[in-house]
Amino acid sequence: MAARTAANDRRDLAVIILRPLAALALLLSPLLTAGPTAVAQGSPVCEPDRVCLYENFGFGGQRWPLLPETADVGPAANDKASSVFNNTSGAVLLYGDTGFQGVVICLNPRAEIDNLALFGLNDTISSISSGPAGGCT
Ligand SMILES: [Ca+2]
Repeated sequence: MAARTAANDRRDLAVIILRPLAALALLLSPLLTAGPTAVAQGSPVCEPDRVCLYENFGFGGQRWPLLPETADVGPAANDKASSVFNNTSGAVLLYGDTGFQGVVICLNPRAEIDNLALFGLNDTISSISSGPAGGCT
């Protein structure tokens, strides 16, 4: 496995930056390595069929469980999320701006990102939509 980076070490995750910064495509090996944070085995706490945004890295702090179609995450959660868990059966797109605008990342079903700063998206997420039916590519 060549040229590993800290981002590549994230587990159970397949994410691609769709636009505009491009060139940051990450495919991660499921469960090959534990993350650097002390995340317990299993999934973060999140209601069924919701996309949960978390105030802190590692799924801590305030939790915001949201539907996978949310044009505006609301004033409490806007630009606050530092980690995210997609606890739905479909891929979702996370946007930097409200109304499904701005920087986008794709998150596969049941995938998580425990540090959005690795993707340049700390304290940025503002809206969420359903992703590709076939999952993130
Ligand atoms: Ca934003």
